[in-house]
Amino acid sequence: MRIGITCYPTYGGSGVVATELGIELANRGHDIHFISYSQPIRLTEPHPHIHFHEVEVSQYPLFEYPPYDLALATRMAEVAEIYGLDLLHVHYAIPHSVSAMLARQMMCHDHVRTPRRLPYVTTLHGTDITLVGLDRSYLPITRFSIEQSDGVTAISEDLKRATIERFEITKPIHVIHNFVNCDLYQRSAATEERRLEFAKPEERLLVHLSNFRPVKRVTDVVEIFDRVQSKIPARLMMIGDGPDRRAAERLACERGIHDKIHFMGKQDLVYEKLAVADVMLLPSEMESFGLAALEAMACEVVPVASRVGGVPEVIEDRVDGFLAEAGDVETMAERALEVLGDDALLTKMRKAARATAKARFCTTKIIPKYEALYRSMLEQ
Ligand code: GMT
Repeated sequence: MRIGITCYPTYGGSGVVATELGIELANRGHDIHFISYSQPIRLTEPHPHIHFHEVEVSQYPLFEYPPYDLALATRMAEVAEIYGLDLLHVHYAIPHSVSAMLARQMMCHDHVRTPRRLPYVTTLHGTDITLVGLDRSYLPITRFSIEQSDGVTAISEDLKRATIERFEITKPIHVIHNFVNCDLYQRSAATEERRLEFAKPEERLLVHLSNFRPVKRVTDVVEIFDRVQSKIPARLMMIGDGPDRRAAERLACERGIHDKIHFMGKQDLVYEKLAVADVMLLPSEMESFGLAALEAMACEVVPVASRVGGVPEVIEDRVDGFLAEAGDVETMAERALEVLGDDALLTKMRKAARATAKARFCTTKIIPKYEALYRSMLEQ
């Protein structure tokens, strides 16, 4: 199939999922055309089946708000025509679903083009529904473009439920969970050597990975780590960047633990860094899925996360990770200490985390679900 994929190309989870999906589909022989304002960040290697089309947004003095959505719709239709795309798959409803809807309409009704069908799939990721989507400025048009989609998917049962409740969507929503490439995301012979760059052999290593937005509660990460390091020798890697990084750094300084926390900023090859850790902290206010936790689990890193949104669909409490109420830093620190202080439990939970990732969320299990959905749409 020839598939156009649109996503936010920066460090958000939806862009990561879209890019990894494109790569996996390309590896299966599909032709993938990414259409966005810049090259997706995880698209690091050239691939014969992957193409990138940049959307240029012209700036005019009149445009206080340059109309990216229109430029995107135009580029989608153009790419669809030139490369004979079979369908569009957009990740994050706002504004991508609206642009895809316009592109589909242009392909059908534009008197200059030979009319043809261009179905689109919208994949909902989380804040497009739970936060941004509920803003009255966006809600009606987002609801409309979701309803208009030829196929709708959500990355968890919880997000599906929230979308139906809050958006009153009547269109069937297929739950297709996020996935991880278990061949890439795993510990390797080089892991132990690399670990020494971040921690001494006697220290435990914790990790947090996010875009440091308020919803991630990054200061809670520092709070939890402070409690852990006061009991056992430990270090923390903070991977990513965003608006709350400074608050986390300031708190770390106030607590006098700044030298034990490595603020690494945005990183490529995330799997190499995740794989050296023992425990991942994900104390988010909301997480429709928690891709960072899944990626950690594939690398045998035990997640300690909030019991919110779709996270309980990924982590089974006390089996392959721990769940606690959002904001309950005491319990999260206790759970981290429990597993970090017991070698046998750590080994057991590491194996269980990897087993869950492999058995339920591996690319081999999930990608065929997208392919089947695409096929069903083309047969309509
Ligand atoms: O919160 C983020 O990291 C960004 C956001 C996005 O859409 O870019 O993430 C959402 O999508 C991820 C990938 O599907 C999920 O793993 C995250 O749980 C979800 N974030 C929230 O719901 C807050």
